Amino acid sequence: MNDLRIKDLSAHVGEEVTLLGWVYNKRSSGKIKFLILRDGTGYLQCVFFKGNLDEATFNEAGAVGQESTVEVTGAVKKEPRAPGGYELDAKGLKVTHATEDYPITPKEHGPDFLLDKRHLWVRSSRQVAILKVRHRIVKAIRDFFDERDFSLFDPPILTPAACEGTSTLFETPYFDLGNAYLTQSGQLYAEAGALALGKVYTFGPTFRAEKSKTRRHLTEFWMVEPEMAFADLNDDMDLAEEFLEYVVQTVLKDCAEELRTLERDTAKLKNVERPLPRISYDEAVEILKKKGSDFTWGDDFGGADETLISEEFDKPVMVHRYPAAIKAFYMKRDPENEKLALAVDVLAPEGYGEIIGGSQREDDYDTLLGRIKEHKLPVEAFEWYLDLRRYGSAPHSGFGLGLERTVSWICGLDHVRETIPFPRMIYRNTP
Ligand code: NSS
Repeated sequence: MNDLRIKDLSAHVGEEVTLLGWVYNKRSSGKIKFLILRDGTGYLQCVFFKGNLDEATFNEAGAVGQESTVEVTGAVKKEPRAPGGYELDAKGLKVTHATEDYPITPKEHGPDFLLDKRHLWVRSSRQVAILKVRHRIVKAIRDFFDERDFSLFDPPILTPAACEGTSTLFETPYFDLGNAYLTQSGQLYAEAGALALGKVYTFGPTFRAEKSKTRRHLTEFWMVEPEMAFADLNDDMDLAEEFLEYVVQTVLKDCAEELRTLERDTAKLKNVERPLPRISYDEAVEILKKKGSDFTWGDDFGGADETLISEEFDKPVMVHRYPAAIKAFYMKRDPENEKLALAVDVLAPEGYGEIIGGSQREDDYDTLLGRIKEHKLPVEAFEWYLDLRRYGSAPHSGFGLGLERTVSWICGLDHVRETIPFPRMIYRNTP
């Protein structure tokens, strides 16, 4: 197998090599034809000089279609002006699969066209850069928790009941047992994990049958959810800020080239260092009022409110202690004010909105049972969850970070649809 890749060429300067890949782009100027080869690890300018080649090869380099599969042979040269810093003085070209009329050309295409052709769109340099950043973020997330004694604890995807409210559930028939639901969050299971293993995290796909058609919403998205026993809301916020710092700084260090491709202004990301500002919901409402908003205390923040609040800060801001009425049933109330939940949302800067939602969980059996009833949830389906408060209950806290919103923010994108290989939205479940 020829496993020489474009990213490894710096060790082969002066050598003759053969590379396998696809024609990304090409241009010609008289006696020279330039072919940009891509192989998933980088881009390489292959230079075909008429004087150095037989006529058939020279002509083929001019005729080969975009996205044809090729083998190119030639000598590696250092060339600071070429993309990637190296160039191939091409001697041979073998077209192993000729492509004609590739639908995505360097001209502008509309988003619907590109989404219809998503299986091909993922080959574009911008999409490759985004998906590499996504990959690096996923690894940073796992490294962060693995290095801090959190165990990966995989929750089920088919579940018997709602976690984040009943209005956004995808339902599916489940044999003789009635209906099952696609999970909205692994949290309730992570709580069982935390009381078993101390510190756990879940990381997988989650589903929301939300009718929201915004640049922040997908119906299928990935969430990472750490959960810790013997931890309160402050411990939860400490973890969240250390985590965000780690993820952002790792991407800055390891994905400089991708961020350049995406023309991301990295100055704003460099600010993501501890401590992150912590403000209460009340203080956030004050900010909105000061800015002339007619927001009423007790409402949940919309996207525009989140942007107004986060504009006050040059890094992510943690907003804690929300009105309990707008939060999930499982959140513990603030002992200093029963109207408030010990919740925290982290709002990303630059208008990216909420990327983390978390809380301290209600750990008292009677109180939790009361909440389940108040929220008109089926007590029977939550018997196992109540067991966690019957046997060895302990204060515990955690949060969920949405992967796609995080990728969108770090890459500086306009819409989450580009952050996942095959986005699922209200109006799209193909390809
Ligand atoms: O609904 S959350 O705010 N919180 C939970 O699901 C808790 N059970 C997490 C926990 O405490 N373990 O969702 C968490 C994050 C939220 O901040 C977003 O970043 C992301 O999940 N999220 C989404 N991303 C993309 N699309 C949609 N529809 C979406 N909904 C939430």
